[in-house]
Amino acid sequence: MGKALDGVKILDFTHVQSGPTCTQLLAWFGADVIKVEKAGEGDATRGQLRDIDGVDSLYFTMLNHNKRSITLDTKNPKGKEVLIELIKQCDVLVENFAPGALDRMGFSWERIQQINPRMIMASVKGFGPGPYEDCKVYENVAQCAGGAASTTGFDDGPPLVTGAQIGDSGTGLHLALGIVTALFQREKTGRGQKVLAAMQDAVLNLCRVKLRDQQRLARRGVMEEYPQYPDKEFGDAVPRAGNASGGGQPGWILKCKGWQHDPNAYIYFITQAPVWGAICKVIGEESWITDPSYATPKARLPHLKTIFSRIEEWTKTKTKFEAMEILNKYDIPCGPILSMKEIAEEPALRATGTVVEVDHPTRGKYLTVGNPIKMSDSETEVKRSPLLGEHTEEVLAQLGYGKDQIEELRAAKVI
Ligand code: CAO
Repeated sequence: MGKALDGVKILDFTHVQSGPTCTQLLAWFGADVIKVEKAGEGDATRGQLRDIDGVDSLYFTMLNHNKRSITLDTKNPKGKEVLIELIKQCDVLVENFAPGALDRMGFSWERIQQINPRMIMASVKGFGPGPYEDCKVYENVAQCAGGAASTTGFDDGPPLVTGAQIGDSGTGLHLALGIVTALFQREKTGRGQKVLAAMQDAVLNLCRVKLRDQQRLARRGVMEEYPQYPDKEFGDAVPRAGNASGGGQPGWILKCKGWQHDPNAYIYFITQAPVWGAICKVIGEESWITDPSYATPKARLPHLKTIFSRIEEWTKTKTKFEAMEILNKYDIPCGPILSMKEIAEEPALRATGTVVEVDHPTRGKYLTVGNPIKMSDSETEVKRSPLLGEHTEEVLAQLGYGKDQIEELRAAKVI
């Protein structure tokens, strides 16, 4: 069976995490992704956080599946010639260099358009136009500047970053959508275009509900579903909400049996209005079904702490999985706090290809996260990441370079 992006050629100038997330997704959908790396060095992540000496790190392998790798010194005039050929033959150039790096290399957007007017040039940058546009940016900088850190954590603690890589992988996802949309538009116009996903913007997009809350706070002065209500003062900016649900159905993380020794013996419990009666029956507080202080969602808001601590008395008597089984019978929305160990061992995630075991020539077998987007006519087959420069000769031959020319480039250390 063919793949959705069969025939699409991607010139992959990405490194670290944000850009590689994007091009890995495109590769999983069938695009031919040619990763261009500095000769002798490669993507810096090949050597970062290594668990086996001399072997490509998991950081690299888990972000670069299904790609081909070529080494090329794109600052060398002969290397620039190769790059021009690649630009002519590819549909999309994806990059996440520091601001201005591509221009300094001699490949401005204007130049790229001259070489190939159908080319789509897609970039991740830390910031869009404005005071910080020239800054280099990593994950946590974006989380801080995009509103995630100021709204994450507990009221009495400092701002907190989240383990979910919303700045890097989150921006890569946004960029991938921009690229396929630009490819779709090119079908009609015949022209390429520039696509930009700024990390601050992507994080803010994922924090949209907090900008919603900023405006609710400005109008009303309080937010009744936040843990600050009703005992504490609200300031003029959205406060950190601990584990409160971001939506209209109050929720919290509650201890389960074994919490004293297992840091993940917890459950997320949502007191969804339609199942309030069922919740009261399960925890043995049937009087709350009709008690005017608890009977309606609005009446419950000032009592959320009492309600959750009563529910917790019940969850503490069950393991998180026992609680799930009971609550699911009543359609009460809840979720176990799963450790990475539990996720790695979960058979259902293996069965769907969300967690995949991959074999690598120098590292051996390792686990990775497969394509989270499942398509019935474009199945994903996760293939190991390329070794540095593994496909240099193959790609150059496809560009029309003969054996002698390739040898000359190698001797001059251009590849
Ligand atoms: N041949 C020759 N030179 C190459 C090359 C190649 N194949 N590939 C890259 N280079 C050069 C670049 O042209 C650049 O040279 P100049 O500084 O002379 O212009 C140089 O290598 C370094 O590139 P860089 O500045 O992008 O890399 P860095 O390690 O210093 O910074 C990062 C890394 C991520 C902070 C920066 O790239 C950045 O801000 N990117 C945009 C935001 C982003 O994606 N951040 C998320 C990264 S994931 O956490």
